[in-house]
Amino acid sequence: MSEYFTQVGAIRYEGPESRDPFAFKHYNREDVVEGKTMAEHLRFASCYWHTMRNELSDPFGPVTARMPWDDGSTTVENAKVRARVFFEFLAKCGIDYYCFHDRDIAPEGASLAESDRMLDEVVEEFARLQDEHGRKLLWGTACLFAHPRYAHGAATSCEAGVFAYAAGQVKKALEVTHRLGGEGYVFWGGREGYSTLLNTDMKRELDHLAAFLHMAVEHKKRIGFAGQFYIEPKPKEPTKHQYDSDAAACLNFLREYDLLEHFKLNIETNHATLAGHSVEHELEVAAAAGALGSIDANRGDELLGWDTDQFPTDIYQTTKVMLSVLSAGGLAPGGLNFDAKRRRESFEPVDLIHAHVGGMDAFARGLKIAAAIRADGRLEQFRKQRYASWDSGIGAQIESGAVGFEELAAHAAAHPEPELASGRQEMLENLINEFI
Ligand code: XUL
Ligand code: CO
Repeated sequence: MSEYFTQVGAIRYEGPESRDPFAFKHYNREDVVEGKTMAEHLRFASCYWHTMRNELSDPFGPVTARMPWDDGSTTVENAKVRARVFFEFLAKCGIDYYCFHDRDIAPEGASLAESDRMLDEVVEEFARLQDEHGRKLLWGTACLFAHPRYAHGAATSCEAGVFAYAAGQVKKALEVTHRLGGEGYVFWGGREGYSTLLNTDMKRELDHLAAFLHMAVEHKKRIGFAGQFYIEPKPKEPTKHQYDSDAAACLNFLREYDLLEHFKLNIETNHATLAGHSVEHELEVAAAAGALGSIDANRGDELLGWDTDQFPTDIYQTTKVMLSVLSAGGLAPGGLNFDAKRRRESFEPVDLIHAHVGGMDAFARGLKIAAAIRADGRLEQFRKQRYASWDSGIGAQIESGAVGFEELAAHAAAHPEPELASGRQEMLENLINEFI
């Protein structure tokens, strides 16, 4: 099996005392936390676009990534070689799942029909490799943002022919995701937004986006695909304003267009940061609507205002994410997809391993710490106690809808000024630090 990552064998758990950079210090897949194994809780995925296709160029310089297996051609054969490398990588890291865009895994042809043919051929190799290595597809998606035809958007393009082309592409992407037993399908609105309102009919574009998603729901039913549909919020990049700007905006859109029952959200850490939110805020917004689906696990840089897609290594952040995930009852059929890339300076193949192993360990620690905080119970107890006035008396009457303004005004007149308790933020922050 060791064809491409020859310096490393399968990554093993060695425990927190290990100093081996190629060993897990915290991720022990069979360890049981709150009744499930770590692997069942975390459901790690690697993404094909960054791991296999990101050559690490930036606006100031060309590619740096060394990919000795890649001959640089846009042939189906080269695409199949990459796939073999990827599955060896997944198996070595012990990553059970992966995610892809149609155009990451197979080349784009001169026509939709040619692209579909090449995609089918590569997908058969993926199916074989999934079986050989025991790996699974977390979700598939279609790249509706890279090709110049999507310059004005895909489902929100001003050109109806582009909408039709995008529909053809998503139809096929749904079918191959189904063929590979994918557990979900993501819609990230790559260029669904605007650069200037001067040329944009926003209402019409949103109506089109909703129509597109209804057609996708229809096609999903037609082909018998039972995977979960997700929308991935992001506020900007590449457009100045993306319609799916944050979790609340997505939920509002889905409700307005009667789509909410068919979709959950795929929350990406760095997208939350760009929206001016913490990732846990986005997770809580999604969970409150029963729509927490999956996570694109990465991080930004507080000093940089763009989508740096770094690997998650911040234990404080992974702890907060796992607190939200555990209290929402888990992620399945979603998972933790490392939508993350190495820095341009980390150009060796082995850096892919360091990056993923570190991300997995950071989340394993976050999971253990979050479970310990929950087992301790003080945080939850404090939060519950803070709302105790709603458990009986006038609070319970308000919650049950038994009283209106008349009764409440009478209540306020008959009672002394309400007494408030401290929010104790500092004490709670100290409490979290006891466990980190
Ligand atoms: C872009 C992004 C995408 C989606 C899938 O910022 O996150 O890679 O996750 O299209
Ligand atoms: Co993403």
